[in-house]
Amino acid sequence: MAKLFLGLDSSTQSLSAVVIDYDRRKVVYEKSLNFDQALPQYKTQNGVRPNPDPLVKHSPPLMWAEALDLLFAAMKKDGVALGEILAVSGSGQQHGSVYFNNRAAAVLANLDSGKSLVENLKGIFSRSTSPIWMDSSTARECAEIRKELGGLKATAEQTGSDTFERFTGPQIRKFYRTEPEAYAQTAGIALVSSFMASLLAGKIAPIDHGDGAGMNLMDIHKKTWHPGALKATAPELAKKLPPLADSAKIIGPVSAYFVKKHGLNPAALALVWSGDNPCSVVGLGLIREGRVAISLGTSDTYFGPMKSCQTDEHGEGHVFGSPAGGYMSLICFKNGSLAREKIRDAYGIKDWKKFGELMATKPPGNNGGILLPWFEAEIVPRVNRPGIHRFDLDEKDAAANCRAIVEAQMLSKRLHAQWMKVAPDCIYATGGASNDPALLRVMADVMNCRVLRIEISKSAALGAALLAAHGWLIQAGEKPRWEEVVAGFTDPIPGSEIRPNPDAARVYDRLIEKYATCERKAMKQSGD
Ligand code: XUL
Repeated sequence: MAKLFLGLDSSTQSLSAVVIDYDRRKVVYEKSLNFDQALPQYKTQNGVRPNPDPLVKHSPPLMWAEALDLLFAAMKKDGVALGEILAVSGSGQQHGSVYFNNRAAAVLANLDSGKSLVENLKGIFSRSTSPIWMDSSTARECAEIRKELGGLKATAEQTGSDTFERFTGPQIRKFYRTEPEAYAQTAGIALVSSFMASLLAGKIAPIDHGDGAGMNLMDIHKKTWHPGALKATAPELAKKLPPLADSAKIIGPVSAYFVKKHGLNPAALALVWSGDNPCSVVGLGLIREGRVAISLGTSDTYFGPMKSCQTDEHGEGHVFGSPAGGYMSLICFKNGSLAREKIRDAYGIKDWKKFGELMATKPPGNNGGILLPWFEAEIVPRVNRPGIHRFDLDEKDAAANCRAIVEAQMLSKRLHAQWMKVAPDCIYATGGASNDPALLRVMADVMNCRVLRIEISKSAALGAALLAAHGWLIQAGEKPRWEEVVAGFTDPIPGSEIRPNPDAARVYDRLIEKYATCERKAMKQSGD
């Protein structure tokens, strides 16, 4: 019989499913359900409830639960052999939190399959909406918690990240400060990931070390709740948080609700879920130190596994637990494709092919011309005021400006990934702009590392399915190696490898110093 595993991904805008046939190394089913379209009664826009305060971004947890019923019904209709799935795991948008009252545990344990999930769950929340990762309304709480923990560097050192507005701890503190009665009625707090896992398992699920690290509440070294952070956040918090667990942990068999209602196998295992970034680390095959991914999207991200825990003393990057063991780092550069497009359009360049051709007319290092493309306030480095800064670069020279923005973006990645103390030996390029060979050439030369393209449309859900497989194999008495688990599922595009050019790499080894100096000067000019 085929070994089928299900990975779910509860993201900002949709709930997705990926089913893998483990022995055949094949994704056999994929489906996505868009919240706005499938569940218009929740009145979300891109999965988020409109709010008069632009800093506040909340979503209804009942919508996520209803989506789970709908998705299973759709899978059944599509002929997925739900009764043959051996284990289920999942991925959730990070940082978002769900607030239960003291009825939740009993309701979860006795879900009635004669009713819908929504009908079952009404009345178990102490807060009807969930703040999500897009929320940035907790600047005050961030400052308060950071101060209690001894400042930026100490906060990052202890919890894996400086305090960030979207992180769960500051969000919990704001709830406690602004709605103290509702906070007092809160018996349990879940992340999006552990909320969804709780539904599937029919009991309050643990939070895994990957997603737990995105809360500013976990001791990143011990992987336990951090008493000082809990105290700095809100009273009685330890009682409200579930235990932390390894991502391989099996919560139990799936709830009888899903067996009776949707035809799941009563022996199917429900595993602990993780965050979408930790799951993507697995879903992209980043299971050994040195193999990192650079995703070129609206924003660019740089992430990969770390064997030992290093933290960023500048508080710009994040450290989470990796579901494949050890740690992972994540840095997010806001001015990614968005900034590249601004330069393309500013010089009236009609497409990316022409942009690449223009870049190629200038030598690696761009004769020393540097551009800092902060069209939007930047996350890494932390730049609050947008601004475009040119050094030894003629604004009228279109080709030099095209080359300069791409070189600056890659030099910035190299510079700001140094705190990880992991020299990449292989970079997987992914995301919309990764099909542009001109960008990947600069990436390989600046990073002095081979670059391979990888395109996996649902890397978080695939990662979750692979985590389900891994957890199931362990309980079956096997000792699966991660390299074997991901093989065949996460292979880069054949023939896509770009090797660094040693002469160009030498130019960038020197230019990185100048780039760092220019960055400091530009930050001073912006007043940051
Ligand atoms: C990571 C973060 C986002 C969300 C998106 O820190 O905030 O990537 O996880 O789902």
